[in-house]
Order: sequence, then structure tokens, then C-alpha cells
Amino acid sequence: MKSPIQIFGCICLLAVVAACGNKASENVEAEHVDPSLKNTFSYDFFVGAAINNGVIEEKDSLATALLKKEFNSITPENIMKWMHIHPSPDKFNFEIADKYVDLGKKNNLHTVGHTLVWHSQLADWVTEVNDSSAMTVILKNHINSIVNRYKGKIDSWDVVNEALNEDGTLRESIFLEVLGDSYLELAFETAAKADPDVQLVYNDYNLTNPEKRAGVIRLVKKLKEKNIKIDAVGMQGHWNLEGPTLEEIETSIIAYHDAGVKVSISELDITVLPNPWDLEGAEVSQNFENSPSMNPYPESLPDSVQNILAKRYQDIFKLFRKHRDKIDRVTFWGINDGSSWLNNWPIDDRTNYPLLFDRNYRPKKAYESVMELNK
Ligand code: 9MR
Repeated sequence: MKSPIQIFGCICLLAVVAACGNKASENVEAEHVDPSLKNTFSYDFFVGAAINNGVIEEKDSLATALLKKEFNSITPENIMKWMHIHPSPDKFNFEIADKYVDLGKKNNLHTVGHTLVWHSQLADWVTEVNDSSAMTVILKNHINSIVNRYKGKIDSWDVVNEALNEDGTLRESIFLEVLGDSYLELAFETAAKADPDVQLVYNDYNLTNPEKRAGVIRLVKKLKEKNIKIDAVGMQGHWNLEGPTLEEIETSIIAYHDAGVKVSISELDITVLPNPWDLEGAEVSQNFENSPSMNPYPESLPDSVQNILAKRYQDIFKLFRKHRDKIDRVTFWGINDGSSWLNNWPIDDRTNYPLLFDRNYRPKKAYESVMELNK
């Protein structure tokens, strides 16, 4: 026999369940899903991580475990760059790239290719080419060979990387020098022909700066006018605690979307260290001297800074969610602080804390603050 209080309780519970309808069942379902970044944003966008050789070859078991639990997209941090994958005219190194793609398929991860055409980490032999027909053949062969090999397995290609200067003009590079600005069209056209179904991305840093943003939009419009496929702009997102502002990020997301492409946040990390000469962006050729004032947290990050980082990440993810119709992917540039490139750039051998997981692969306050958006 149930007491009157129990009966009253049951009636109330039934009433609440009936009133909540689907929401109640959604909540029950949510309880059975492991809390993770990918589940928190499963209705919004993919959440990815750039991975290095240790993860690709599954030698870093803690990183692999985090990858499988938290993320549903991967980007190869270095192994598909020209100097690694195509080191001499007739030699392609596909072994590790094959492992990367297999890891993605085996674990049902949205798999990104990075990057087909870039002035940096280029093979030396390409910089010696000075004839435009030879360069056309080389560029087409490079793109065709790689895109074809991974057709149907790579979901998104960074076709051209960092082709613009800060003022929105085209950056000096061997490709620009030998082929003129049509090299971008050639690259996108060739990639689209090799795999008509793969997403094609233009990827760059500082894409919240108005002049550079205008340059990207000119590029997108030019390709579209010529009926050349481009699907997304990759805003890298190498940011710091103060900048770019949320307004600058939002204006840019909207501007790229209005130009008719998706936005991928392709290389997100937030440096907490001082910036020599207030350097912005991710120009890899810049490097500066180390000193104690430039490396203020060699042992651990003070709570006060953890909190600022946590708030910054939460604000940014709130903004990303607000624009979920425009953003298809948010990829962190690394899995945990220990493996971030920002420990060695723009000054060698510092201790930086730019990601959501610490050096022991444990979630930081910044992780919790992003996960709070689950509620
Ligand atoms: O994270 C990458 C680092 O390990 C390499 O040394 C560096 C060399 O160029 O490239 C880093 O990744 C870059 C990415 O490919 C393109 N955008 C800027 C990234 C950070 O430099």
C-alpha cells in the first residue's frame, strides 16, 4: 500500500513528465551519454584536435584515450605538409598519412587533410622551380596524387594555407612568383576535380583583422564568380586572453558566412604568455629570445590566470554556439598543453597553457567552463 504522500508524489511526477513531454525524455537520454566536448556540442559542430605522430601511431595512449572520448574530428598537425608527404619529385611518403586516415575511419572521426598548398614546410625542390608550365604540372600532380588516394576518406581539405598578407594582398611565395595569382584557382579547381564530394577550405590566421578579412572575401568571391568550388574559410584561432574581441570574432564569422561559405575554426588555442613586441597571429618564421619575464609560469599556471582563461574559453564557445548555423567545426591545435606548438613559438622552450587539458591529460578549469554550456 502506498501512503497518501507517496501517491501525491507519483501524481506530481506524472504531471511533470507529461508537461515536459520530449524534454524529459531528452534529459533521460542525456544522462546515458558520457559527458564530453563532442557530446556537449553534438547539435552544433564537430569538435576536433590536431594530432601529432605519437597519437597517429597510438604510442601516446593517454592522448589517444582523450581523443576517442572527447573529440569527433582530427587534423594532422604536420605529417601531410609538402616537405613530409612529397619530399622529392617522384617520392610520396604515404605510410604515416595512411595510418592517420585509418585512425579517422576506424573511430568514425570527421577527418581533415592539412594542407595541400603552403609556402611554409614546403619541400626544397619546389622552391627551385621557375617555369610556369613545370609548376602547373607539379601542383596538379601533388594535389591529384594526395586527394585521389584519400578520396572518400578525407572529409575536408585545407587546399591553400596562409596565402595572404596582413593587408589582404597576396603573400610572396614561389607559387605566386611562378604562376601569378591564378595558382589559387588552379589549386581549388584541381582539388574539386579530384574529389567532387570533399569539403574545400581556405585556411589562414588573423582572419578577424578587417583588411585581411576583406582579402579573404575578395578571394572567395573571385573563386565563386569563376564557378570554382570553395566551401569554407578556416579561421585558425591562434588567439590570446584579450584579443581578438568577441565582437571582432563575431563580425568575421558573419562576414564569411555572408560571402557564401561555412566557417571552420580550424586551429584554436589561447596563449597565456607575454607576447614579444605584441606579435599577432601565427607567422612561423618569427622567433625571439627566451627570458624569465617572457616565461612567467614555468611550474604551473596561477589560479587567477586559469580563471581568466576559463572565462575566455566559455565566452568564445558561447559565441560559437550562437553561430552554429555558420560554423561546422571547432578544432583545437593539439590535445593537451604539453604537446602544444606554443611552448616553442614565438620563443623556444617556454611553458604555455593554451588548451583544455593539462600536461597530465587532466581537464582544466577551462574545460569545465566550456562543459558548463551543457546545462
Ligand atoms: O603546429 C605546427 C608545428 O608543430 C610546426 O612546427 C609548425 C611549422 O610550420 O606548424 C605548426 O602548425 C601550423 C599550421 O600548420 C598552420 N597554421 C599555423 C600553425 C602553427 O604554426
